This record gives sequence, structure tokens and C-alpha cells, in this order.
Amino acid sequence: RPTVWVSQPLIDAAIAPLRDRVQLRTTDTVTAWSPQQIAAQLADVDGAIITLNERIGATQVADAAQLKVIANVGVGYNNLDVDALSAAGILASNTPDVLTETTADLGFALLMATARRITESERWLRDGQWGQWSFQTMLGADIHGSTLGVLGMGRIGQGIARRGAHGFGMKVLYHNRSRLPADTEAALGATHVDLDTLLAQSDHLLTVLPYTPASHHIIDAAALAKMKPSATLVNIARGGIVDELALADALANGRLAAAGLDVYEGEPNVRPELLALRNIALTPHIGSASLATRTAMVQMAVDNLLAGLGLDGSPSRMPSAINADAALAA
Ligand code: 8YV
Repeated sequence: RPTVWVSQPLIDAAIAPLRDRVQLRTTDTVTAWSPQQIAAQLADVDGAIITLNERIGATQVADAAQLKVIANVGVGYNNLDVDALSAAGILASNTPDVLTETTADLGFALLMATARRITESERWLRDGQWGQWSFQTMLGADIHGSTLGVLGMGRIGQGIARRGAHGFGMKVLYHNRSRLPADTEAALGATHVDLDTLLAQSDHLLTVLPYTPASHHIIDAAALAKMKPSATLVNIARGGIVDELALADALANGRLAAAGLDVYEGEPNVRPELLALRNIALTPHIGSASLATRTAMVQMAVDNLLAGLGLDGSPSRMPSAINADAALAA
């Protein structure tokens, strides 16, 4: 039976079906694997199920002679050097679709928490400050009827646009490298604009785009300067999309009203400049964290793994391979 490494404790019920099919190497404790430890784990396995905490490139697979499949539990896979895996003939997969609506929910939750100052209000209440109430306490920004900007219009961006347009009567603008077909735009109620227009016109801007060299710090000081001082910004994609120091500076100096972050450049470390701010809602990368969705993500990773190993389906028919053509050709 092939050997499979599962890098973190995931959802037992979703991993269990693997036990009859493969030799499993699991861990009971959440582990911060070093690059060398990852290489050692991969050296003698046929497959691996991993999370975004495990960065895997050429060095990690250099000694992995039997490794055929890496199933990433997550839709974003900037933790993988896909070219290096393809060159080594290793199939990689992700978990799209199953987390779209749950992650869009969280994006909207952060938008609402940010615009209506929910976490800030709670802290104020817990700190015993209600006695200082005034008519102007915790004035926020309206969501209904405002302009929602969506930067990145993939599956999750579309889920957010739909919520904004149909649930809250928002005017929805978006920017994406490729424009959606006109009928999709019409169904979503979203209008394509250039990035500068999106920055200038959004009352609430959500970033939902993949993290690549091209999107690194796409929201930098110059981009923030184009936004309305009354605007709010929410990032649920990857920390590196936003220049966090420029964001902290804009929030501290009244050039942006508030921000909501689920992702950070140095996860699990959050910059003190962000933690020090009042006008920011912070969550620890919980976009896909509902029980049903996390279970579905693990199931999808298991399905990819089994197909990639040829145990159920075939390597050319993995449900969501990232690099099937290149890896199978290598
Ligand atoms: C993580 C995510 O995968 O799917 C993604 O890209 O960022 C999340 O769903 C999840 O936190 C598990 O690592």
C-alpha cells in the first residue's frame, strides 16, 4: 500500500476512509514543520495532504523519489512552487468551489464588522466605557446603498458581489485581469472598472485575488491614497496583497476609516502596528472555517490524492489538479 503523510491534524472523519487504502502517517498535534523536516517527511512517501503552512518547493522534493501527489487543503496554493513540482513529475491539487460561499460569508462578516465597528464596540463595552456614551458613539458607515468594490473576481469575489448587490442593495464595482461575460456581470449586478476607478469610488473595498508576484502589495501607499478617507478595506485573500505598514499608517492618520483583515504577511504573527490600532477588525485566517466546509475541503483533498495515486480514478482525472498536464508529461 502506498504511504501518505498528512501534515496536520485535519478532520478525522474525512481522513478515515484513507485508512483502508494507504499507509497513513498522521500527527496528533499542530506542528510548525521546518523546511528540512518537510523534506524528511516527503522523502519516503507516495503522497501528502498538506495545508498552506507547509511551503513546498524544489528543495523539499529533491529526495522524494516516490512522491506522486501533493494534495493542498485550500484553494490558494502560493505555498507550492508548482513549476518545481511539475518538473519533478509530482501532481498537485487544491480545493476550489467547496469553500467559495463560506469564504464569501466571512468576507461579508468582516465588511460588516469593519463598517459598523463591531469588534471595536465590543472592546469598548468590555472595557467598561459605556458610561461615556454620547450620541456620536461608534458612528460607522452604512453598508446598504453604498458602493462595494471587489478586487479580484473569481469564485469568492463573485459570491461577495452577489451578496452585496442582491442582499444589501449595494452598487458593485469590480476589477479583475479578465472581464466577466456580460450576462454573468448582469446576473451578479457588478460593473467592471479599472483599478484606479475602483479605488476612488469604493466605500467598502474587498480584496479577493490570488497572491502572485503581480498582486504583491497591489494595495500599497499609492493605492491607499487613491481611496476615500471615509472608505473601509477588507482583505481575505493573502496578507501580501496589502502593504501592512502603509495600511497601518493610513488608518492611524485618518486617510482610511477602518480595515478588516483575515490574512497577514507574517502569519501567525501580526504586526504590532496593526494590533495597536482601534479602527481595525482582525480574525486569524478563518475564511473557510466552518465545520461543513473544512470537512468538504479534506474530502476533496482525499479524492484528489486517491485519483493521483491511481487508487480511485486516475492521475489524469483528479477532481482539481493544478498541474496535471505538466506533471504527467515530466
Ligand atoms: C486555508 C485558504 O486553506 O483556501 C485557502 O486558500 O486560505 C484557507 O481556506 C485554510 O485555512 C487551511 O489551511
